[in-house]
Amino acid sequence: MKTIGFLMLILILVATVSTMAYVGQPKAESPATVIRPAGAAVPDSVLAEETKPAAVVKMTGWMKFDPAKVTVNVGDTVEWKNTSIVVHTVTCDTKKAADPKHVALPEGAEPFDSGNVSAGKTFTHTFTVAGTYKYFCIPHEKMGMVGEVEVKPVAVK
Ligand SMILES: [Cu+2]
Repeated sequence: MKTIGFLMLILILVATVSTMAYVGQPKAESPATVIRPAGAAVPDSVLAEETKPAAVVKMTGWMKFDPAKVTVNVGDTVEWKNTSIVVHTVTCDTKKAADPKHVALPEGAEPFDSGNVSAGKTFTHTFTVAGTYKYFCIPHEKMGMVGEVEVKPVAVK
């Protein structure tokens, strides 16, 4: 009887282990399928590389763009991050400026405007035309919240 009991125990153990191994298999696959939806906005590493900002500009509680001037290459993306508790904008459109001197756009470049960027939020813009961009923040233009992006042309190989 003792031997049978022992054999039963072994059988139960084997059954348990094999069940665990079986359950373990789909589990091992699921992290991969979980990772994909999590990175859905950036589906592959190539795109992740492309959308990685070349420069990050903070929009501060001092009503400043920090740094006020960044230099990037054509095709680069700049990210603006609102690190304050107030709403800011990244506006590069002469029509929306109180003082048109606060805006500069190279020839052929389209005006852009982030709209309201609330506290903690970010805005990104990819620069496809080389040149000097001057932009401002709509709520704080008169407080001198202006910034500049210098976009260098990439040498053709
Ligand atoms: Cu602002």
